[in-house]
Amino acid sequence: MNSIDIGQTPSLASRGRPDRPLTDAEAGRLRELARRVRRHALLAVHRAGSGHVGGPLSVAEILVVLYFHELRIDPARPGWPARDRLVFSKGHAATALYATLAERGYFPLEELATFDEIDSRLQGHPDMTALPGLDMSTGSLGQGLSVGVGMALAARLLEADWRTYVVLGDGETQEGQVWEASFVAARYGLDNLCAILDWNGLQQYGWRRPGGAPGERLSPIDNPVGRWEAIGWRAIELDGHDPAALVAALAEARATSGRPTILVARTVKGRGVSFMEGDYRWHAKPISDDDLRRALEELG
Ligand SMILES: Cc1ncc(C[n+]2csc(CCOP(=O)(O)OP(=O)(O)O)c2C)c(N)n1
Repeated sequence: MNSIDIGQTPSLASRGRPDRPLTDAEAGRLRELARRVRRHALLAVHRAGSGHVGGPLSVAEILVVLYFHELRIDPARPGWPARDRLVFSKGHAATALYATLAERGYFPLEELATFDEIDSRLQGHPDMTALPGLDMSTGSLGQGLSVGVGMALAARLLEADWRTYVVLGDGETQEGQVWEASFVAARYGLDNLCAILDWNGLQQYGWRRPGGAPGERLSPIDNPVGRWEAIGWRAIELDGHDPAALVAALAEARATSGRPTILVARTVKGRGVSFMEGDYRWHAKPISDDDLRRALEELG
């Protein structure tokens, strides 16, 4: 028996969704949500006159699949103790997280227009003390996996069945703390922990690719699958913009016992807007009226 009542509700305690491939209609709905998230993110940065651009666009499907398909959550009860935990470790991509939370019903969509205002709950980086629905304040890169390991260990100690998910940037994994946490997770065989690497191949600046285009840079990390497997994780490489592939890999992660899983999700930084795609210079910068108009036209 748990010594602490974590308030599991029988009807919600099991995920209750069949582990089957997504139907075309379900996949289409998730794609549409990702499109909306991208639009919200760009509008927020345009309005605020600052913020990150490429990273929110690359992580849209990952967030939508997590919040609309995978996570056991209840937006009406953000503090529900038995909820799955999500640590959005690449916190600079906050606009995509806020847009997903608003679409999921955590707060009104209109609030997205307050992004980065002085008294807003939606700061440039996510603040769990201000906004319900966040399991961790993030923004200082490299720390999220350590927190996720703690949450996964806590579930084990409490004999609770919540799962913990951590979304990482590939540039972020240049932080040594990520690898310290990965060793601990493997050491304790944390199969209730799942990381998702947004492997978009770019970071803030990076190293020039010899002979490459001006916006091109070398990938922050090579062979992530091999690296994580060598440490003892299960690593699944997939197309991070394909909702069906994400859903299938998350189900595989849930079915894996004895070790943590990482989804190595191949993505495109700036995804969805041709002049932002694959260009590190769109990591973070103000969006002009003209850029916004062209971007929204492309997104539809
Ligand atoms: C510890 C720390 N160092 C530096 C930064 C500044 N910073 C914000 S985003 C970023 C690049 C992150 O790259 P990546 O993780 O690949 O993110 P993505 O490309 O998905 O936006 C940096 C260096 C930070 N937020 N935290």
